[in-house]
Order: sequence, then structure tokens, then C-alpha cells
Amino acid sequence: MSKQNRPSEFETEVMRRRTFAIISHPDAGKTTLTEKLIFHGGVIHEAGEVKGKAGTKAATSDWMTLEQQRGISITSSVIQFDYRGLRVNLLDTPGHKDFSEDTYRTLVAADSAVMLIDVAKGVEERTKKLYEVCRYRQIPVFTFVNKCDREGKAPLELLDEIESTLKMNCYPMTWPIGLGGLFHGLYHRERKELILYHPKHEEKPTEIIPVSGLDDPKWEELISPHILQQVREEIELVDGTLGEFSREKFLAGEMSPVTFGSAKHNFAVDTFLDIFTEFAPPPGPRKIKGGEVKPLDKTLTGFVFKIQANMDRRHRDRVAFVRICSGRFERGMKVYHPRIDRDIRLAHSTQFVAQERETVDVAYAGDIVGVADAGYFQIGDAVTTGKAIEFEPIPKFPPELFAKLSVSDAMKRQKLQKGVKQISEEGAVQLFIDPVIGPQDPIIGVVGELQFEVLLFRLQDEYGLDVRLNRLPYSVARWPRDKEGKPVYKLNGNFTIYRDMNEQPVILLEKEWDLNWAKKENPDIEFATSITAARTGRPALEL
Ligand SMILES: Nc1nc2c(ncn2[C@@H]2O[C@H](COP(=O)(O)OP(=O)(O)OP(=O)(O)O)[C@@H](O)[C@H]2O)c(=O)[nH]1
Ligand SMILES: [Mg+2]
Repeated sequence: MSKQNRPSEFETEVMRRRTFAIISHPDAGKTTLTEKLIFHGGVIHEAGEVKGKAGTKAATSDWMTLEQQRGISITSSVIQFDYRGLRVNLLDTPGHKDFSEDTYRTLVAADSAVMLIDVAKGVEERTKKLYEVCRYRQIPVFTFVNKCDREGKAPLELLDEIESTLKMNCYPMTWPIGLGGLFHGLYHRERKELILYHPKHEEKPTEIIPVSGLDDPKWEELISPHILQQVREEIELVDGTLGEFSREKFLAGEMSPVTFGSAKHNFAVDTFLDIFTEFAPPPGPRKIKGGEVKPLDKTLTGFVFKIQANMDRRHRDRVAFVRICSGRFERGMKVYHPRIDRDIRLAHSTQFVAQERETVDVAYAGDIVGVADAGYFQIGDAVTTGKAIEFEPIPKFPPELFAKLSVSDAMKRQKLQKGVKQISEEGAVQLFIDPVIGPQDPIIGVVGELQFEVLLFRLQDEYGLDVRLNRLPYSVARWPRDKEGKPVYKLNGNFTIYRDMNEQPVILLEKEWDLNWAKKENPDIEFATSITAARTGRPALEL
């Protein structure tokens, strides 16, 4: 190859990035799979066990105290590892509905996703919603059918369910041989390999046997006669009826390569990784207002999709997670921050192996970098070394439950304000200020009950505050705007105007009926469902 045709180091680095999110209904095994993926990536050498009993290592991507106590993911986390020459950025997301705003935000930063299906439960409600978001955003989706060490639905029935519920084509790369007590492993249809499962050998649960095809006598030697005939028939049927795998359809989010395994027993996680390595797309172009940025553009661009306070208790720090979309990031570089119209130095840049952080000196499109944030960043902010840009807005959900917070010790009110401000800036809750009482008794709005619980826990755990939560009867928040989209501070009809965390006017209402009344009294005003919707004129995403 001539020198001109050889890709530059810059191109090579960008093209080896793979950034993906793990999504599913709660409990399908996302965090467990994350641990095993990192384990195969060779970053950490002991994969943590989720819901670990006392003394065992807790899952490293569930780093928050409450996550470790409950064994559920509350917030998404970012982990980076190398696998077969690829630099993988992996995003583990929470499955619970109450944290889905975090999951949606995280999906904005991913170039592909793996959808986990519990073999016994099939396509569950949250999985369906999250798949719809991927489809809407045209994110290619891999499918990993997990928990095959347990009894479950017959694979043909399961694939049928996935196809009909999600309206997408499934392409099984592998096929399970039995399930639960009779789980023998997988047949790799493309490679013609038996991937055998040995649950007794925790260290090395996998053995790979090449075969000539379905007629190879090795099947008789290795597979129990109870299931042999049925499995052969299933695979014959699949081979006979399924066409070719279409990379185009996959990239358009219309066809999903499917594989099976058991994350908990570290079985066939490497098989998935190999499929991922072969098909996952490198970073693609990103839409901005009035155009797009391409990953190989030399100008650095990126956006903040997540803010997290107190990851490191000793330093009371706040980290802004930036997804790089183009250019080359260098530690300590100066970038332009269009929203506040000033230059900012991106200091203390880190990448993550869960709570372990490593200083990062350079990063490229696809990478996710954590930068120290002194309070300049909000979710959705852009940074660039070029001229002002605006990325697509990041979804924000309208809160439906409201409560007022107070501390009995008046000396601690300031601390409460600080804590609530921090946590609301992460997007974990929304903050509203009563015009009469002021910020001393903050009002909190959330989408789901668990968010209140997490808030109280974190205020106690991270700020040492015992906080009382008094529920308020509101169920609707709306941001009044005039025809030009400007905030409106006065309304007809005796409505209290609250302020949100950005000092924007907002009304809190008990019922839809009150909203209709507000609209009737103020026919020229638009009542936006979120600040983002108010800014862009587009409705907030449905949950
Ligand atoms: N039998 C079996 N159990 C599994 C498997 N994978 C995960 N589990 C268990 O399923 C439970 C939930 O696993 P997690 O990894 O926390 O699930 P998650 O999808 O991250 O859950 P959320 O983050 O709360 O949405 C844990 O008890 C795991 O040990 C598997 O392959 N087989
Ligand atoms: Mg989890």
C-alpha cells in the first residue's frame, strides 16, 4: 500500500472505537453481563458478583452505595476496555422505569446497543420501550438471550415473540442446545462449532468443538439423546427458512444478530463479543443544528450527556461526561462552551473502569471522557474547538410526583440547598423554587417513586442530612412560553409562578383540568412539558 493510502493514526484510532449501551427490563442481567465483558476485555481480573453476599466483591459498575445494597442499577456507568484491537466504550444502564431518563440520555451517547432478553421472560415492557428508542434513533441492536442456565421459553417461540413484539427481524448467529437442567451450550451456525457449557468448571466453563455440520457424529457423542433430535430439527428449520444476514438492515436497526448465553456463569459472553467485534459500527456522524459533524473532522466536538457528583467522596467532585463526536481530545485543552459563550479548560480528564479512574491524555470520536466540572456544564451542552454548535436536545421527562423537602436543623438548610442543587443538576430529580418561601424548602419533581427514595438516601449518605419529605398534590409541571418561545412570568387566572433550576418560570398543577383552565385563560401562551421542549418547540419523549 502506498503511503498516501495508508490511514493516519488519527483515522485508525477513530475507526477502532466502538461505543455501545446495554439495555433491558430490570434484572435481565445487564450489570452481570457488563462485569463479564470487562473481564474478557482484560481490564479487571475478577468480575464482581452482583448482589454479592457479605465479603464478596460488589459489581464494579454499580458503584453507588444504594446500588450495592439493593443490587439494582440506579444510574448508568461507563467502562472502557480493549478487545481484539478495538477500543470499546461500554455503557451499563439502569432498567427500572423510574430511572429511564438516565437510560435515554445514555443511549444518545451510544453508536449501538445490546438488548438483553431473559430466556424465561421474553420481551418485557421496558425492553420494548427501549428498543423503540433505539429504532427511533436508528441505533443498531444486538440481542443477547440471557439466563440459558435456567428453564425458559423454547427458542423458536422466543424469537417469534421478539420479531412480532418489536417488529424487527432476528438473525440467530448461534442456537441453544437445551435450556436449564439440559443446557449443553450453543451451536454456532456461522462457524459450525459446538460451544459446550461445563457449569462445574467455573474457571473454564466453555469448550469449543468444530463440527462438519448437523450430521457430524460428534453431536451423538456430546449431546444428550433427550434433546438431540429436537435441536437438530430446530436448527435445520432455521437454516432452511432464514436468508442471509444483512449488515445494511442491521445498521438501520431492522435486523438484530441474536446469540444466547449465561452472563452469570460467564458462558458465551466471548461468543457475543466476537459477534459484536465483527458487526458493531464505528462512530458515525452526529446531527447538529444546521448540519452534522463527522467523526473524522479535525475540529473537536462533543456533548455532555451525564453529570455525576460525589463519585469520589474525598474530593466532593463533580464529573461531566462528554461524548466526543469528532476531532482529537487532549488533556487540559481549551474548548469553546457555546451556551455560556466562554472558553473552558478541560482539566482532570478521566476514563473509567467503574469507580477506578485513569487519567486520559488523548481521546477520539466515540470515546467518553469524564472532565472535572466546576459547575459550568449542564446536560446537553456542547464543547468545540471550532465555532458555536448545538447538538440535538437530550430528552427530559415531565415530572409527575412532587414533594417539598425540609431539614429540622435550620443550620443545615444551606447544605440541603447545595445537595439538592447538585443532584438536580445531574438530572436525577427536578428542582422547583416557591416564589414566597424561596430556596430554603426546595420542591422536587420526579417521574417515579424510587427517585425520591434515592434522593433521600443520597442526601443522607453523601451530605449527612436527615431530610423530611412532604408530598405535594401536584402532578403536572408546565413551562409557559409566548409565541416567540420566550419565558412568561405572568399569567391570567391566579397561578403561582415557580422557578426551575435554571431560573425559568414554571407552573405546578394538581390535575389536567387545571392545565385546561390555564390554557383557556391564556390562549396565546404555550405550556411546554419540559424546558428542552420549550427551547426547541418539540414535545418531550413519551415514557
Ligand atoms: N441464573 C442466572 N442468573 C443471572 C444471569 N445473569 C444475571 N443473573 C442474575 O439476575 C439478577 C439481576 O442481575 P443484574 O445484572 O443486576 O440485572 P440488571 O439487568 O443489571 O438489573 P437493573 O440494573 O436493576 O436493571 C442477579 O441476581 C444476577 O445474579 C444468568 O445468566 N443466569
Ligand atoms: Mg444493572
